[in-house]
Amino acid sequence: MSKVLVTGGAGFIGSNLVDRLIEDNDQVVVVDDLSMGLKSNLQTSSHLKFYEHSITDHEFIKNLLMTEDFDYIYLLAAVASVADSVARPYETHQINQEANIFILEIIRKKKLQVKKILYTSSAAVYGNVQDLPKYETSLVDPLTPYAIDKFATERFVIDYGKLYDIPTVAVRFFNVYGPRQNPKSPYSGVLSLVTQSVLHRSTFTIFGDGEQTRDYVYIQDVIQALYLLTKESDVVHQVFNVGAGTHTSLNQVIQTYESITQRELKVVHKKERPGDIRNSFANIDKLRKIGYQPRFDIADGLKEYWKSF
Ligand code: UD2
Repeated sequence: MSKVLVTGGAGFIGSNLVDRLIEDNDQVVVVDDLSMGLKSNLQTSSHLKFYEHSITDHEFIKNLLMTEDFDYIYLLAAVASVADSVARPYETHQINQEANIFILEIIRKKKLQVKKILYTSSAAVYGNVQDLPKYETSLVDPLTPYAIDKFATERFVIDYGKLYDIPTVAVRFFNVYGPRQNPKSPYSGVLSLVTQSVLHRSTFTIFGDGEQTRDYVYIQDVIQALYLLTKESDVVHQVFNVGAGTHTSLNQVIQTYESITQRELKVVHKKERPGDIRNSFANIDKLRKIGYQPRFDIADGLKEYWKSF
């Protein structure tokens, strides 16, 4: 049984991770200010302690780290919306970068012994550079406060680890989808929006021709990757792409969904979203080398997702 801290544990990815940790009998502490996450995403369990708190509260974070003896720390708390980071660059920076560095700093100063700290970055760091697939060594071009903070923090986490001998690792998520992805915001992941439209038989808007592709990776594959990266003690001070390693167009997604659900989706086309990238997909060889095998292709993932409603 391990003691695990998940910041942002009430969010989409965090809460799915928490479920898996509890299933494995771990003792889990979640810190989430519920700005994006939902309390209802969390199960009630004697294995779970929940703090509705911002990670930017230094006193709180310091006390927490000093009183609990965490084996593993997953840093998922973030302002996850790019648009929000553009509207509030300074505040999002406090959350997406500064608060995470503060956690590292406490661990360094107090010489806390952790088995692994995992930081969650994003494919957004690659920006608009078009050569595909994206390797971890590909050129980065972070274009928004969100992407800049993600990239800078990922470097901090890795280099802090190297400099002060703290076992850290970072991941770059591609387009994660699955149960509990919140479809409420217009900036929600497209698959949660498509799902809502199929569910409510409402019209779905495709921006552009629908031929844009993404590396859609199902949440359970993401959990598999997070597990491998934390449990493999030799894997430190590196960054890993987390994707399915394939790319699918929006039109293909819709066709696949229609055949799974036997429902026809009404669509309208609008102009391409400004700044949208055309294609994106991950090279996941590095992750495969430590044993990762995506188990859900887009059809399997959508089937599972659909079953959750
Ligand atoms: C993702 C992230 C974004 C940023 C970017 C970096 C999400 C929600 N977005 O954007 O924050 O990190 O990666 O590369 O995680 N689309 C429609 N109709 C809709 C919504 C979307 O056609 O109602 C299109 C959209 O124009 C895009 C594609 O679907 O071409 C995927 O959109 P997305 O927002 O899910 O993901 P992405 O990769 O553009």
